[in-house]
Amino acid sequence: MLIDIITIFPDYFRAVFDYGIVRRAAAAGLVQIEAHDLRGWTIDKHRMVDDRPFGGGDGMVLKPDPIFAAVESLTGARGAAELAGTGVRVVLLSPQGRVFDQRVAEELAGAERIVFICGRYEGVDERVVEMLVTDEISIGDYVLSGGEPAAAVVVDAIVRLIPGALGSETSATNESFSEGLLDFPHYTRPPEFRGLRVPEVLLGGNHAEIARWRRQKALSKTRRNRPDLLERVALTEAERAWLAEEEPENFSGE
Ligand code: 9D3
Repeated sequence: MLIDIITIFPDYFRAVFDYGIVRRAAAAGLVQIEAHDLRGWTIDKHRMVDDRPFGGGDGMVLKPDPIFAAVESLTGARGAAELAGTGVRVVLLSPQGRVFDQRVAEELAGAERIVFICGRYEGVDERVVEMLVTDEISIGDYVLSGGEPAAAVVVDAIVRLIPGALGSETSATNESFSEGLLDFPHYTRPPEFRGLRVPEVLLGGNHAEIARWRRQKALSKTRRNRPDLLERVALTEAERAWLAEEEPENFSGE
């Protein structure tokens, strides 16, 4: 997979992708990530990437011409029509996008090539959205100062889904959000830390009992922190009964 990032802060990404799974995937040749300075595609002597909004208002807007030049020179395609045939995804990070989640990550992970455009200032000229962008994505309902941290999040989530990126010991499909529930609590040594005991069930070897305990903890944590997820998950009759019985006041950590 080839990932290009168009940004006015290319250095932001140097450190971000230099760690962990993303670094390993790049070293293994599974992905190549290139951050490009949008100013490199300006042609005026002040290298202007932004301008004042037509119709008035606060803030500046990213100009269309350097962004079109960047995407077209990186992909070799001219405009949306030509781009459409190539299978290249052009992703704009913007507060107006559809909200990113694991399903969107899985969809994008299937692409051979993705170009990310990081929004800045008040926004990006809408002709970019209409004629160049295949996916407008937000990472959630909070205000960032630009698309760069959002691009870092989206790239991280995608790269770990590339076959081979996680190594042989772990599978990306066996993870928290794919199950529809939050993860169960984890403990490691020592069995007692500052008087706090690891739950007894985990110290014994009863694997059926451990599996049941973990499922119940996942259910109660999901109900407490993400009730929206619980509505969409298929529960057994026994799980329903157990949840109905459990008193919210008895949640650990309450
Ligand atoms: C919708 C907010 N805008 C009107 C008041 C102002 C504005 C806020 C933040 C305009 C641009 C930005 C910069 N944010 C992003 O570029 C961005 C973002 C975000 O702020 N939150 C979640 N996901 C994303 S992806 C890109």
